[in-house]
Amino acid sequence: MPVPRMSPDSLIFVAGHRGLVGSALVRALHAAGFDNLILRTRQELDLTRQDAVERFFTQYRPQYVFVAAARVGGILANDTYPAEFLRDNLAIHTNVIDAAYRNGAHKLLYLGSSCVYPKHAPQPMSEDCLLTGPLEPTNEWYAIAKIAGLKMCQAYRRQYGFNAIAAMPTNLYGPGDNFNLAGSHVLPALLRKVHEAKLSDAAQVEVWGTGTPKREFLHVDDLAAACLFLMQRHDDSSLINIGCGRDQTIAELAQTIARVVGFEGALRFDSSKPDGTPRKLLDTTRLTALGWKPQIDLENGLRTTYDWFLQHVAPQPGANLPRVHYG
Ligand code: GFB
Repeated sequence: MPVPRMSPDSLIFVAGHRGLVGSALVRALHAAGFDNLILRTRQELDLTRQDAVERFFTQYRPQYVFVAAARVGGILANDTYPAEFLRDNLAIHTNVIDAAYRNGAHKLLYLGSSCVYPKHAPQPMSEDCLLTGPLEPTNEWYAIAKIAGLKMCQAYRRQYGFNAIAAMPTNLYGPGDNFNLAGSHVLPALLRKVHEAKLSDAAQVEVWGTGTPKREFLHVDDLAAACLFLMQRHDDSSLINIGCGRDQTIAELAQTIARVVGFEGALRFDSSKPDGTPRKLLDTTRLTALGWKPQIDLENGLRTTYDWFLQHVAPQPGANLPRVHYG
C-alpha cells in the first residue's frame, strides 16, 4: 500500500511547539506551505496526563505527529532532577505515541538524543552502537527515557504496522533556546555568561569542566529541515542520526562565542563541575545517503542566535526563567 505523504491539507500536530525544536518545526512547516497545524500549550494540554492526551487525539485525530515535547536541560539539570527527566519523558512519549496510533495517525516522528549512545562509543557514533555499552551517568535517566521512546516507535511498527520513525539529533541551539544558567545547555549558557561579562567589564568568564570535552552543535532550523525531510522520505524502523559532522572542544566553543560577542577577557575553567561524555559526534552517513545536508555553519548560527538573545532575553536581566525547560 502506498504511504500517504504530508500535504498542505494534512492535519499536523507538533507536540512541544513552544520549545526550541517545536518552534523551529512550526517555522519550517509554515515556510513549506503546511499551515493546517494543531498546537497546544502545556496549560491547554498536559502531555504527561494520559486521559488528556487521549481526549485530544480522539477529538482532533491529527494525521501527522512530531514529538518535540520533552523535559530537557543541560548537564546540571539532568544530574539534579533524575526522577523528573525519567518520569516526564516516559509519560509524554508513551501517551503521544499510543494515542497517535490508536487514533489513526498516518505517521509520527519521534526525536531522541545523541545521549542514547554509550559514553565510550567509537566516534563518530553510528546508529548501530545503540545499547552496546554503559551510558554517561550525568544523563542516563534522560537517555533511558529516550531509548524507551525510540524502542516504542520500533515496537509499534513491528506489532501494529504503525509508521513511527525515530531521529537522533546531536546537541542543538538557536532562537528560542533556554538561557537560564541552572537549566541550560552549554551554548546558550556561554552566550549569556560571555555577554554579561562583556557588559560588566569582567576580566574573566567561568566555563564549567576542563574545556576538553568535544561537542557537535546543529542549528535548530537545520534540525527542523531534516525532520520535514524524514517525514516525507523515511519509512522504516532504522534510527537516523541528525548532525552536522563536525565537533569542537568546549574551550574552542567558548573562544568562538567570545569572538562573536566581542568579549576580550579570559576563560577560567572550573574543573569541579562535571565534563560529562568526553565526545559526542554523530555519524550521519545514513542521513547523508538519503540526500540531506545542513546549511548553517556554527559561526553564522551563533551570530543569529546572539541577535535573538539580545532582542528577547537580554533586555530582562535576571528574569525569573524556569528551572528546567520543556522543549
Ligand atoms: O550542554 P551540556 O550541559 O550537556 O554541557 P551535555 C556540555 C559540556 O559543556 C559539559 C560544559 O562538558 C559542560 O561541563 N560546560 C561549560 C557547560 N560551561 C557550561 C555552562 O555554563 N553550562 C553548561 N550546561 N555546560 C546534555 C545532556 O549533555 O546534552 C542532555 O545532559 C542532552 O541529556 C543534551 O542529551 C543534548 O552535552 O554534556
